[in-house]
Amino acid sequence: MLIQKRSPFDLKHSDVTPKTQYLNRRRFLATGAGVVGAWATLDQARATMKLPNVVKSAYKVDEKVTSKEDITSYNNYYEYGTDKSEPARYANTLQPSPWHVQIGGLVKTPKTLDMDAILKIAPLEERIYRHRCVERWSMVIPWIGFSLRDLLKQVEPIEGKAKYVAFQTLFDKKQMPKWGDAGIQLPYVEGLRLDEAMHPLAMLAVGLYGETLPNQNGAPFRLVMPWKYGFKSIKSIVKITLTDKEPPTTWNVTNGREYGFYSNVNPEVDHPRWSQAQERRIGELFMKKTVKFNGYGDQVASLYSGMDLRKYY
Ligand SMILES: Nc1nc2c(c(=O)[nH]1)N[C@H]1C(S)=C(S)[C@@H](COP(=O)(O)O)O[C@H]1N2
Ligand SMILES: [Mo]
Repeated sequence: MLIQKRSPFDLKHSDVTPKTQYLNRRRFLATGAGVVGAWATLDQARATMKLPNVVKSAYKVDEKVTSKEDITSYNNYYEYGTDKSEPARYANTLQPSPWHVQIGGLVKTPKTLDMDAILKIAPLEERIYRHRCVERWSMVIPWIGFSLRDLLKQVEPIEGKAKYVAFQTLFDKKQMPKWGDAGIQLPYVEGLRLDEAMHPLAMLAVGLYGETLPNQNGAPFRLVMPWKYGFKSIKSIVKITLTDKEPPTTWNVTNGREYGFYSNVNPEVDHPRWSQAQERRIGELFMKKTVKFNGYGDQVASLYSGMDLRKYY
């Protein structure tokens, strides 16, 4: 038999093999025998594989990284339920393979890419970013991926015409049987101004903690915008469109008074129902001060110079 040695990038997303993590075992043991269904559910939902040749990026914060257990069991993914524990339980019905993303709109070279093509766009980097949810909790997450701009350059946005980037999450009622509980407009859509999208910190993540993304974290790939509230970091992307107008965003359409298009982390601008001055870092006891632009101000504040951030919230 001829055994071919594969290059790391030949690694197919379809090679994902279920991997049992100690967490599952512990949960299983804790809930006792006889929960065979739940066991299978957890196991499938957590099928991930190691990503090879990941280089450490200089984009890393010097703060304690949140545990993998917390990152993968305390989630927001409303298509799979609105309780933090539900995505880890129910996102096993998401099928991240095969996957295609359509990239088009105001571009010179529209493309449809599968995951193998996505994984080849740029060298995979581990970046340790802060994550701040608009609900006042935060984490520090070791993502794996590359700059969004590396993907955008491949499709060549039409200069002078393309001004925004719109993103869309998969919406498949069969894969999302709890979609009706979401209470937000679906499919989940998000958007960025083109210069925000071209900022090197704007990231497409294909993994975390050294492995492919668990379904509940937005498999097979998602956006990560570390200086914006978490809801901008749209999961399980199937469509990316360059536009000349500000695209609609799910939370703004659902409740425009509370959620704006920009949604930069800003302790000076309160949410209508709560203060944004502080946050709870998951795994820590005391609240801590929220920093403007989530601490990335040195790098991103210039994108918003001259803008009234109370108006453009
Ligand atoms: N499609 C989709 N993307 C989504 C969400 C969602 O409900 N659906 N929730 C957002 C919110 S509010 C947050 S805080 C982050 C949570 O990402 P995590 O579960 O990986 O921490 O995903 C964002 N992306
Ligand atoms: Mo969030």
